[in-house]
Amino acid sequence: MSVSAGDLAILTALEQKALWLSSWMIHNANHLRPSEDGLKVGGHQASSASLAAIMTALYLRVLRPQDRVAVKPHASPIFHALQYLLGKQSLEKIENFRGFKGAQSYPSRTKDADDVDFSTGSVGLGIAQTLFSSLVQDYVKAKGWAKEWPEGRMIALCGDAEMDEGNIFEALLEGWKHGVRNCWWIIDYNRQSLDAVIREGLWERFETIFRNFGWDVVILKYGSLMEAAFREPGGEKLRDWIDNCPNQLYSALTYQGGAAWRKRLNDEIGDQGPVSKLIERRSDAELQALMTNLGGHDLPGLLKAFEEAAKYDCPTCFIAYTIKGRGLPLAGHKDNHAGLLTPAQIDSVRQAMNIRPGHEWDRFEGLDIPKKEIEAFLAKVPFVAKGARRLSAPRVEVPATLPTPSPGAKPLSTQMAFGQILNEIARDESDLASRIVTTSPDVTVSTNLGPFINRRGLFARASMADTFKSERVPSTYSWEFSPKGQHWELGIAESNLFIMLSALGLSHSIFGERLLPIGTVYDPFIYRGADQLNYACYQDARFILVATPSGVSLAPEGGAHQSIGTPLVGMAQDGLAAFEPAFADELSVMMRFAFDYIQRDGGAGGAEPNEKTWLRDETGGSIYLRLSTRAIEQPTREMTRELAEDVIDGAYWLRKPGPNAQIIVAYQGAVAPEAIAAIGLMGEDRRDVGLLAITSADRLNAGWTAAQRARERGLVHATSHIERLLAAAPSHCGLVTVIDGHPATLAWLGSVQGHRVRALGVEHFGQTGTVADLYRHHGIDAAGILKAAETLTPGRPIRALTRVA
Ligand SMILES: Cc1ncc(C[n+]2csc(CCOP(=O)(O)OP(=O)(O)O)c2C)c(N)n1
Ligand SMILES: [Mg+2]
Repeated sequence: MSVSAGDLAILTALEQKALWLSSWMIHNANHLRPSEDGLKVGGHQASSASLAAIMTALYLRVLRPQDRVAVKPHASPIFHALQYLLGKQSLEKIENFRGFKGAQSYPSRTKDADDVDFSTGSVGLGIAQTLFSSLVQDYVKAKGWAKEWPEGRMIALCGDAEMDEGNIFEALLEGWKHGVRNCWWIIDYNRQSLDAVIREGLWERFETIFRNFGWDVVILKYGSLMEAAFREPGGEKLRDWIDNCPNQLYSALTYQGGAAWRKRLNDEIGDQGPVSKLIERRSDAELQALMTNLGGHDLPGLLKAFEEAAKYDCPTCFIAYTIKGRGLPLAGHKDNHAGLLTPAQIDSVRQAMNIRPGHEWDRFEGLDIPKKEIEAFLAKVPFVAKGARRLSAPRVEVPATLPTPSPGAKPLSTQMAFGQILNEIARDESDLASRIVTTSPDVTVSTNLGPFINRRGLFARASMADTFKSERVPSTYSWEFSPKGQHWELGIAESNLFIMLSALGLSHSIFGERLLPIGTVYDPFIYRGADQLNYACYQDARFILVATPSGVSLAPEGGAHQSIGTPLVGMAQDGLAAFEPAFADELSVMMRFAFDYIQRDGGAGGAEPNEKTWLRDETGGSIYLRLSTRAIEQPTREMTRELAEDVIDGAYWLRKPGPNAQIIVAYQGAVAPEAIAAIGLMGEDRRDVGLLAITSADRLNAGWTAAQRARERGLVHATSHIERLLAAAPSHCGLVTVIDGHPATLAWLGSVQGHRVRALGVEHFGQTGTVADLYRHHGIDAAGILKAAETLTPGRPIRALTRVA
């Protein structure tokens, strides 16, 4: 399907049009739209121009509806311009580029109205996302799902400096292990970053790395003008000169233009016979066109390369030489990253493109090809052939209750309970069981996914038997890989876990098949992938994150593995509802909620808040369960509907305070036994004490904030769950909060009804010991709670303190 001359002319015209629109969008945002603060919003003009030809080739010719793209964040203007040309973006949005509710500065799945497949912004993450999405596609296809939706290619448009991000290489290694295919990474090799010009010879490092990981590498260095010139007498000399030209010099000469090229070339190779004629034959403008005609700007060459690569499913890296700012007066200048065209410069570009003042946004203005021909061309662009590319999938039914491990005689940890609940689910041939997909960065067994995997197996496109099993070596776990398996085994890199969750959690939208992803990780290592987690949430991927062990409760496991701040991460992370159960029956309720919640889609952002909790639960989101390895005694109780609701809303009274209560102890998570013990011990000396079990500081806090906001807006009766609960406590009573985590997680509870508060928790980490040692050390044992209670409230000393201290 080589391109006809007519189509090439149209593509060339549209590339110029997209370049113009992207420049005008930025100019408009900076110079024409009234801005209250006079703030310039930076450019991205140069970064966009760099990709103009590549993206024109892709969006207007090469891409099929099933192909999915992560666009380099700062190529957002050119992306929106192309979508506008395709009729997928409104004038209103691009006129308001970077404005409130306008087209976004970085392509966003959730905030943009046009066809964004993967959000980008934090460089490097979108690239890895395409790799993991390719793996997820293989998973979905291996299950025999997504029959109607053809296999697509996952494509990343990467900046060359963006390739410095380590997460890309972590992904590359993981992709190799799983035989990634249908994945293209196109590196915009403009040899400029934000600050500077990049090192010489970087492409060679890239080439070797990619080939080592089994990728095909296609280097697009010279455009067709260059290739033709190289065939002229003296052309070889010119090629040598280009090949040896340092990046900085190439950029500087590009910025200076034809006369500067001529002078430099003449100085260096002008006395060498035919090559000086080659240079002489060209005007300054022609020389500039020739010298900047790199592979990444050459539509015929790009189309040919993409067409060839499309014949195979091998992962392919294209190193496309480009010029940052190509076609604009700031091309090649090392400071052009945030550079803006001056009004005079934009005017000169406008004139060069034959655009009349007042017609800047017109799609076909200034093009010398009849509008009808262009419209006919655009109507046939394969990318838009199927209309909407954002898919959806039906809900997977979630039963009213999930199995709950029976309290029994033995103490149980929430981590053990997690394994048992999943194991029970895995017994059934239910939809729920078959849509669950688990993944873990080399902590599968130690986070208790083992029982699930014994039943459901590991996933691989090709089956691989467990040799230990065939050799009859006894082992607790069966480690068999097959296309039927439901667990993705990942290497230790936590970054990959979160991006994998991001990819699995978008399957309904990208492939039209619902998955219920569960990823497990050691709680402290959330920080290792915190930006990736944020990224996954930002693009509204849906998953359940199970983090265990957590806190200092992991005790002898090691001080370095203790987590302090993660409950605060859980509270602060947008799009993630965090829970921390103490007991197995609570976890069962939370997991049921989680399977349902991650499937909800009550109109992103538009859903009404729940009148009881003030949470916007209809919108749904992802879930974080902070679990523990600490085995504790389980309550024998009936999980009534009311109790289950309270667990989900974030708190319930384990012991309701009496009318004269002097103290309330509020705890979250594994410190429950200490809180219970303390309450029992202080009973003799403090009246009517209450014990508040908190299951989600995150949801309680969010509901409280929302209810306050609602009241400020005039809804005087708005009351959140925690306000209702704490209304039962007299205002003079003191509140001791306790958590195996940072005390700030619960310290805010004092502000809800104006109770004095002493917040206990962990502020320093690293010391190994038994649970008892560490709880005592951090003052979160029963004695610590008693001391806090005694100091906080008037009355006689708490006598039991002498017994436990
Ligand atoms: C994680 C992260 N760090 C820093 C930035 C700020 N930043 C945006 S673009 C950029 C450099 C881009 O250079 P390159 O990838 O070569 O793209 P180009 O602009 O040359 O197209 C940087 C540092 C970011 N967006 N994300
Ligand atoms: Mg660059």
